[in-house]
Amino acid sequence: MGYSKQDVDYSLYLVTDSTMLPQGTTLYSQVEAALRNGVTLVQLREKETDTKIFIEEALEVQKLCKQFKVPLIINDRIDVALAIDADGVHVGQDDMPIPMVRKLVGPQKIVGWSVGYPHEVDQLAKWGPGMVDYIGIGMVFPTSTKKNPKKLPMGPLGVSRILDTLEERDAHWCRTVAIGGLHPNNIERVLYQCTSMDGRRSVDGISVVSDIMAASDAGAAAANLRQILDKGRYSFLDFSLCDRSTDRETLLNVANHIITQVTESRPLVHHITNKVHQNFGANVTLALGSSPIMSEIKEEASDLANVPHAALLLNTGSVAPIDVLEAAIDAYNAHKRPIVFDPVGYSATATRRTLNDTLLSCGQFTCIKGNSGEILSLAGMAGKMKGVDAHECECGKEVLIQATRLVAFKFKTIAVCSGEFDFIADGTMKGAYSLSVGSKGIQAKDLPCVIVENGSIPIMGDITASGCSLGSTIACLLGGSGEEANVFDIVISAVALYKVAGKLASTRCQGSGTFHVQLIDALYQLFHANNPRSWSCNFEKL
Ligand code: TPS
Repeated sequence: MGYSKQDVDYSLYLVTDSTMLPQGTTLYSQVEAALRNGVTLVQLREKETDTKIFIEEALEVQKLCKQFKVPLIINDRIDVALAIDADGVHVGQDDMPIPMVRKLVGPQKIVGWSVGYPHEVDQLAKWGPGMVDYIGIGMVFPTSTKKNPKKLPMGPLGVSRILDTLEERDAHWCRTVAIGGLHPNNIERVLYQCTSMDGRRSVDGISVVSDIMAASDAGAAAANLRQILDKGRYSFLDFSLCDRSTDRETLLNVANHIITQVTESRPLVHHITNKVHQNFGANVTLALGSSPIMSEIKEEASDLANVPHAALLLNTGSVAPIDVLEAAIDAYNAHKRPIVFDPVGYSATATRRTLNDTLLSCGQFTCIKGNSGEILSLAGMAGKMKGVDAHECECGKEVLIQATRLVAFKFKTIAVCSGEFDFIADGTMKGAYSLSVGSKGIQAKDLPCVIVENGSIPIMGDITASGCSLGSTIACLLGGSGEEANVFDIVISAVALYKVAGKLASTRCQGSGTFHVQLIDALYQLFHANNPRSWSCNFEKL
């Protein structure tokens, strides 16, 4: 073989399919172009080719791979792999059982397995080392390459779950690649979001079929993927993330600076939100020197995201069609503009949960904001919620801090859990990602977390959409920020501003009706006075 199994580089794994070759290209020419541009592993997967031709092609591709010192894996056809003495085989769950495969190919060959569920990892862990060398985790996203797929796309969270299981089962020998619907527009996000909870593991590589095989310039396609893999930082915002502030004094100075920037830039805050919140959210946005637009027109999402200082608030309280929501997420991610996600009543019903999970799997959110019930369920720490309103949780602060950090870690976002105390955790890791080593040991419990407190404001719960408008406030401040900003500081500033306004309004109002009006007045006054040093709230840093 000329190399040791341990040294195999899984980073960019090409799986072939001759049925999608563009005119003027051949299987050989596409593989060659890909190998010249950074592919590190090749799998021949020719479902519709007769055995004789398959063997001829395999021998040709094998010569090519040897020239580039890249191992060649054969899909499914153990007989072909043995006949040409390939470097390994890849089988799916419905193909020949792994112990038989291993018995046939012997201990030296690479054996790969397609895996979609944690129980399959349990199985490979039971077999122990020497059976499965690597797994293809998928499908991550929908793909038309695999005909009649038996599994649903698992999203980045599903990949992380598989990585978790490998760690829990101590299957350290088993390497991993993610596969299914991977393209340059989503690979950075997959590499960034998919890590095990113990911070020790991320995928060892990515595997693609159509992105290279169906490309008119396979070399350019491979080079582009290679560049993403080597980049190591997912810049999902068009402003750079500077270091975070450390003390109250600096934080309030930062808040002052952010409000000045919002005043100057007058951000466009695109709301896709529930009907109850629309009017109030628009008024809160205007009070904060920003322009609201309540658009659910799919076709204009990209134009809106392209407006300087645009930000998106996505609130799933009453829901726009899924294609509208997905188009908006795509557009704001593509233009590197912030998205605040408010998964209202996240797990109140199975339908809501599925919808929110679908949205969570299709984008990178700058901030995820929820009440205690929503954050607990997103963290996987709560049973069914009773309704969509914030209900005071029986659990203590420690549990909510843990849940907020878990959400921040899982989605690599700024997580906000609002309530009497607001908890804000930063899981962004400044966009850093790397193959294999996860978050380099950083776990949810290590994430920076701040508690903002200003005494209880019970009347907040007596008006509609008060929680949703915290989302509007965060979106205004994120949208308005300039060249250099720290998203954690921006979100803390927004939460503090909203809390101080709530307290002020509660002392001025006569009941819930006037509280509504007073809250908008208080936001307007605090914003225009721009004197955060006078804000009464406390910050506790953990
Ligand atoms: C390493 N598989 C899962 S999704 C998919 C395939 C072929 C299609 C992806 O196409 N893992 C490895 N090899 C395999 N053959 C599989 C899994 C099975 P596209 O990239 O065009 O979306």
